[in-house]
Parts: sequence; structure tokens; C-alpha cells
Amino acid sequence: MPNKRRGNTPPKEVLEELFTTAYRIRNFETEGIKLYRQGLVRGYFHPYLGQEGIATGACTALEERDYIASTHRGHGHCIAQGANVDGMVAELLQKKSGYCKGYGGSMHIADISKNNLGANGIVGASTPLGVGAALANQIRGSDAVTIAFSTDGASNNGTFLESLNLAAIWNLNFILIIENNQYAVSTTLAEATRETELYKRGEAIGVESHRIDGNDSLVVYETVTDAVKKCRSGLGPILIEAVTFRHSGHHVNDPGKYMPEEKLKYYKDRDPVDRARDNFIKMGKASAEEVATIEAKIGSEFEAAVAAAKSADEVSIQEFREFVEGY
Ligand SMILES: Cc1ncc(C[n+]2csc(CCOP(=O)(O)OP(=O)(O)O)c2C)c(N)n1
Ligand SMILES: [Mg+2]
Repeated sequence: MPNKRRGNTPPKEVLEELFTTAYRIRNFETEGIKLYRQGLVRGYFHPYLGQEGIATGACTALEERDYIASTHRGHGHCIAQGANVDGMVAELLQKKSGYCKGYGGSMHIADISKNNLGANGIVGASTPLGVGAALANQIRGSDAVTIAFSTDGASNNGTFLESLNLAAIWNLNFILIIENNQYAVSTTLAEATRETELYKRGEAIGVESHRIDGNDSLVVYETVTDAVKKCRSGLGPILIEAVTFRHSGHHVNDPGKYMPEEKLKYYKDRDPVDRARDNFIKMGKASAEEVATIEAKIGSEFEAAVAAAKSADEVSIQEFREFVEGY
């Protein structure tokens, strides 16, 4: 995937934010998997490892008033949209202090205070939800933009085209980001569709569409920054296909044996976190000490979140029933 960077060197603060966010996601996933292996996390856990560049670049391009809708692989989106790690870890550990009081777990973390409409277990659901939020903002007279993070698997889903088409005829401030990680569980994209260049689905219905390197948070940031500007000036919606690859199987218990080693190596050599760090050091002229300080801070922030979650109250079955079933 060619690196289609545009524009001049971005300010150091942007490069720092890109690195900090990408590293925070990487640390959350790596350490979260350890908690899972210790039996502390119940339910599913779909790691975002390898895809950090997309959520990082996209959410860094947003303003506070903007919205996102996420997927089943949602930890990265949540962190990039400013969620606090304490609430996320507590949610994974089914504690009352979690984002959904421990009732939702990994696949349902939502953070309405940050305009994050939440992760979602239904493949493809983020697109109609995101279009709904964009329509609501248009009706309110707000220029807020909504990003729906979606997937290659969802691009063959009926609601994908239906929603994007509505966003187009209504000129909504809507950005659809397809995270093309080239697999839906173990099914390759080429097994699922004849047209594997997914941005063409947008072009087919008159939506400005781009295909970019999803492993470079800076390319994602610049593309989304442009798309946000266009949306706010009435030129939305816009589709962005961000090409990437996961570093491991579909979920924590999938060894991912079907992923070809040479392809995995290709993408690991273009690791989004390493690239964000390199950009921060080379373009932002950050020192090794600055980098180490950020990494250490993020490490201790996660450890503190685990300690707090471990000592927090569990959700009881009785409370769960009262909350969900109302008895
Ligand atoms: C509507 C729907 N169909 C099927 C599933 C089962 N399912 C869960 S994840 C998944 C594949 C997801 O692949 P993709 O959409 O490419 O996202 P990725 O896991 O690669 O991020 C499927 C089929 C589901 N959760 N929802
Ligand atoms: Mg996929």
C-alpha cells in the first residue's frame, strides 16, 4: 500500500498525540490479554493489535462535538475517543465501576460523555447507527461529524449500502471508515467478494471514496482531517478504506493459523505503533527520554486501573436481574 502522505510536517503536539494514543491502545490490548489469560475477563475479547493506526489517526482528527460508532473490535476506538482506561478495565472485569456497570463487557463499551455510541456485537451495525447520529445532528443544526468504524466483513452486508446511500442523498456529515483487515474470522476478503477494493462501493453510489494505508496513523489523520473539513462544508459523506492486518487471530482464543506468515511479517514490519513512535521521534524531534516517559506513564496508568478494578465491587446476579429484567 503506497504511503500517500499529504501536506507539511504536522505540529509536534499532533505527532505526540498520535504516538500516545497508539501506544495506549497497544498497551491496553497486550495487558488486557494477560488479564484474560488469568481468567479475570469473562466473555469475548477481540484484540485491536495491528490496527491501532486507524482509530488513532481518525479520532485525533475529530473535535469534541463529533461522534463515533464502533465495532466488536472496539477497545481502540474507545481509547482514541478519550475514554478512561479505569472504566474500561473495570468493565472487562465485570465490576460496577465499569462503563456499563459490568453488564456489557468488551463488546458493549460505550461512552456517551465522549460521543462514543459504543462497541457493537452486530457486524455492520455501526453504519446505520452512525448515519442516524449524523441525521440527528443535521436536524439539530449542528455541524458535528460522525465517523462509523466498519469492517471488510460488513461491506457485504445490505445495511452498509443502504445506510451510505441515505447519508449521500441527505448530504450528511458522515465518514464511513472500512477497516479492511482482509479477514472476517478465517474467511478471506477474496472468498467473500469479487471486488476486494472496497472503496469502490462508495464510488458506485457517488460518494467520495479513498483507499489508504491504515497502518500509518499520520496518513489516516490527514485523510480524516480533510474529510471532516469537507463534511463541515457540505460535501459529505466520505468513505475511507483503511487497509490493515491483525497481529493475531479473530479473538483471543483463535490462534490465527490461517494467516500466512509472510503476510503477517509484511504488516508487522509496518507496525502502526512503531511508525507513530518513529514519526514522533523523526518529524517531531522527540527525545528517547520523552518517549520513555510517555510509555512509563501509560504503563502505570493501566496498572493502577487493574488495581482499582480488582478491589471494586462485583455485579451480583440479583442486581443484574433487576437492571436487565426489572424484577
Ligand atoms: C450480523 C452478524 N453476522 C455474523 C456475526 C458473527 N461474526 C462475528 S465477527 C464476524 C466476522 C467479522 O469480520 P469483519 O466484519 O471483517 O470484522 P473483523 O473481525 O475483521 O474486525 C462474524 C461473521 C455477527 N456478530 N453479526
Ligand atoms: Mg475484517
